[in-house]
Amino acid sequence: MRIIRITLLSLLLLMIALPLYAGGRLTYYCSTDIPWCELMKKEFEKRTGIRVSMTRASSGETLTKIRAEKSNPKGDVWWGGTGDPHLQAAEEGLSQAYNSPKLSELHDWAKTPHQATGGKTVGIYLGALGFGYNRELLAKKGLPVPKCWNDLLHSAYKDEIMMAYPSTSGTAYTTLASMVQLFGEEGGFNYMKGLHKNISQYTKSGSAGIKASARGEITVGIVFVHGAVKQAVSGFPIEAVSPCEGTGYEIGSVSIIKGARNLENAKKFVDFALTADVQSRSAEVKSYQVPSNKNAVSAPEAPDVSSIKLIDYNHALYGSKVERTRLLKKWDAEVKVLPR
Ligand code: S7P
Repeated sequence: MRIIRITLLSLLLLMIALPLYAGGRLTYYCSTDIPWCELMKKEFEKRTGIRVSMTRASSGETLTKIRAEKSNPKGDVWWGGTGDPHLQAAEEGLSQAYNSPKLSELHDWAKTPHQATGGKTVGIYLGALGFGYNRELLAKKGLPVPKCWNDLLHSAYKDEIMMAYPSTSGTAYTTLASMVQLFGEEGGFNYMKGLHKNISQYTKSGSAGIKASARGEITVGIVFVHGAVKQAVSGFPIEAVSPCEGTGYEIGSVSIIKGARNLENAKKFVDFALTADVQSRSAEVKSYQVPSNKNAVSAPEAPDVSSIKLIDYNHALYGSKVERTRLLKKWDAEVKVLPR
């Protein structure tokens, strides 16, 4: 009797679950904030009936994972994270081309990575790099208000700044590449060495610094400006800064992984991710990047990127395998090893 009851119950559960996941599966690697990663997972499952399994990791980490899995790919699609590692993945043959019918709805800046890689990656959002600080801690410690990148080199900020490792974090690599573009190779590395003296801790993930600052554990976090705005909107005493010298920016991207086991579902995910109403929902999780679909709506709290002095960031060069690898090695050899 008990066995019959268990069997009937299992059958019932199966009948409920089957229509829910009738669309098959998708393995999704996500490199943006967890709440947005999860919102995308849930909404995609709801709209398509495809069962999604998700792994969240930073941009550089995800590139390393996809490379390690090259001979036996486990992921289908990589969504979010800075565009440079997506460009490198394309160059290394780790991603595959797809021309979404949504391409015509995108801003030109989002189509540039698609054109540059023969369709292997495409922009989903844009974000300007900057930093944020905890105004209560700053006042309590009597520190000067930082407005520029160079302000962060002041000895008053010793142990007051957090950033991530450029090799694991897309945010931190964008910082390194931006300093080289702003101040030249020698000037950029001198800047990173000066900054190193004031870093209290390097983290794995780019947003960890500003989260720690929001909690009052550190004064300054180097982060995308929208990441600092997110903490301010969440009620923390954080001020977002767009540095006076100008700054670099990311084109957050999506790529289909070469050898994807669920290729058709990966294509559906890309179409979904490029859809205006899906991109507009980022505000629900306080993710304030500029959406790539021209018809998507930006939240009023989002930083006005047109008022930020953006450099002409060379994504083709700084997202290339040779240059990215060279800069990361050089940072490890010349900056990371220095005493603090
Ligand atoms: O979601 C915010 C955001 O700043 O995070 C991404 C970032 O690359 C992921 O973190 P890592 O720095 O740890 O790689 C950005 O693409 C995105 O705008």
